[in-house]
Amino acid sequence: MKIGLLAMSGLRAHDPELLALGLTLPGVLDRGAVLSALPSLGLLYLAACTPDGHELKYYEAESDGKEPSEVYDCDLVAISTFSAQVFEAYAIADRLRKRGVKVAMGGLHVSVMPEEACQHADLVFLGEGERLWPEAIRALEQRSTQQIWDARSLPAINVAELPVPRYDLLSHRTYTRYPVQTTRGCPWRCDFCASNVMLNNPYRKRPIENIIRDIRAIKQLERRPFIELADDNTFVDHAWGKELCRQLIPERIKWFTETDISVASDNELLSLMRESRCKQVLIGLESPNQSSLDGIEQKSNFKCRQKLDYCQAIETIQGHGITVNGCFVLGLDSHTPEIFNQVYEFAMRAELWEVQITVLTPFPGTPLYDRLLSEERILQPSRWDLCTLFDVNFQPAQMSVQQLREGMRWLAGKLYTAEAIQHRRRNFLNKADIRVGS
Ligand code: B12
Repeated sequence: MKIGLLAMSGLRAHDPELLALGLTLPGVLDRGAVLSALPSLGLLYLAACTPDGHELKYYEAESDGKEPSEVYDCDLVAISTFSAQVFEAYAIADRLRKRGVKVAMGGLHVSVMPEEACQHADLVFLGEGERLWPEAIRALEQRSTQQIWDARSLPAINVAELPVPRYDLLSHRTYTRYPVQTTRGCPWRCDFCASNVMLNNPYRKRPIENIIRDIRAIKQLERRPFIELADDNTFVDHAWGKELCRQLIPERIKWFTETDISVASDNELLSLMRESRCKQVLIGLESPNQSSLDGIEQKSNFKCRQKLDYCQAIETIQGHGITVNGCFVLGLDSHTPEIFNQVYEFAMRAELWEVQITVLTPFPGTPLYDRLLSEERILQPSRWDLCTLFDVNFQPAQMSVQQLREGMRWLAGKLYTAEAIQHRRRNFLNKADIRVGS
């Protein structure tokens, strides 16, 4: 069979005023360009697990929701879904099926909304794809019509057995960043986190030699690649993290990852991260005042328990030459309209290199969605296209919807101007000069 792997690329947002603002602000442009150019690791893993004897091609549908015409030459197209683009993905699937192309869908969204996906796809996968994809392909060759392939009740993938993702399929174009996964899952259970859907599986660390093996495969495409670790939380185990960094040093790559604030309490880890050329860590700070974090993480209240002073923690990390991308969720139940100014003041005081502001988003399958639905606070249930992290689709507890929307725009307008960015970065850059000079 000729199998097409179709990634839904680019960023999504509906709020026209925020979009207009985003298009002109330097801070948004920078990160947006990086994000929209990241290939889909899930599909590259599927490709690596595809039984021999099939032709594989990697394609991307950009933010305009249009598929490349070549996908119509395939026998089967595998589409990976996030909620924000799922209606576009369904429309593409419908067009493909009308032209006789079989469609398989998997990923975070359809794993929680399989009935919906069954109306648009011949095969629907729930959970980690590597588990059932090879079997499904073989069954399809035998003309099987099984539609649902549910891996969620099966044992989690043994990550030591994961093959090298088929990065070679990306050789037709260059990417600014390449994804590598070092861990799967996260031990914490934040009620709004959409990765929760996959988190019935345990937190798993891959063997470090396999991670290095994957990076070397990327180096076949690009000598000095920039690697984005596609993890939810890389440094849960600091001892393992240090060993990972030690082995990354000779690879001479630059890298980025998502982790939690606890890295700030470990100077040895930070030094090794720096030495192995970690350029930035993205950290879910969620709110500048820790009291509003009470109850967000449902297992042990991890985010609220952290005794670290956020400002000091950011100074420590950035003092090691690693920039911090601090993420804030706006519209938490404890947030009043004061939150916008509080985030602005905090970001400027902490001199955050990058700031990501998003609105609280009820993703399907999350405890947050169920809670807000039962409280009749979801404005438009099933409007998955609004799950962009920028569009408001719930009734906040202590402000109006309009206040949240306007607060977001106000804050974006303040944080992402060239002057604000310059202010937040000047000390880091000065110290970087000293570090280079010393
Ligand atoms: C890297 C990343 C990105 C990259 C994606 C690159 C790409 N082209 O895919 C970029 C930076 C572009 C991105 C953008 C966005 N992201 Co993002 N991102 C992630 C992150 C950190 C890792 C994803 C990843 O690579 N995982 C590793 C791979 C191996 O896992 P996987 O993709 O889930 O695939 C496995 C299974 O799902 C399954 N599978 C997946 N697809 C298919 C298809 C078939 C046919 C089969 C059989 C199986 C299968 O098998 C795979 C292997 O086991 C996740 C967090 C997370 N844990 O998922 C957030 C996450 C996926 N992102 C999220 C969001 C909200 C966004 C944005 C909407 C933000 C925005 N406003 O634009 C955009 C939307 C992107 C889009 N085009 O629609 C949410 C999605 C929630 C949801 N339910 O939709 C997540 C979960 C973050 C969060 N915790 O909220 N993101």
